[in-house]
Amino acid sequence: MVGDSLYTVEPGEGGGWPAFDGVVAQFDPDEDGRITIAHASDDPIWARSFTGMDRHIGNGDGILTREEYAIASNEMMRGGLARVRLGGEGDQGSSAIAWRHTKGMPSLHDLGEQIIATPALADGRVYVRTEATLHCFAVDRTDS
Ligand SMILES: [Ca+2]
Repeated sequence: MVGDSLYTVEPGEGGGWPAFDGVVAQFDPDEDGRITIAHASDDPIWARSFTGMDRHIGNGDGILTREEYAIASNEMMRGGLARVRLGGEGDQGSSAIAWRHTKGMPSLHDLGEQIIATPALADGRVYVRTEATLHCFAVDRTDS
């Protein structure tokens, strides 16, 4: 978080979100055909993803419907580094995304591991956390 914005990295095309039917089968013990986010509490990565989908794309009721998941996963499939404006009232939808940079970000294949945390920005560097490594990216300024 910097100032009035949250910076987040999302998997792009090829990283992919699994189909709703497979996900709902994993997190729907009451078999109502929806993901009750509380049912994912034992899986913090999924719980965080579902919570973000429900808050930013859905209606924030703690339940992820097939329609919310479809819109959110489609939006997230665009991937890249995004600046999301904080604040506002009600459902901001994708209008809260100030910009998205989809070129030149490392992908799962580039890093060899899944990215598991939002990157951190500090002193002109981007830090990206994967399963076993913390990567640091910066512009080489040795010639300037
Ligand atoms: Ca919802």
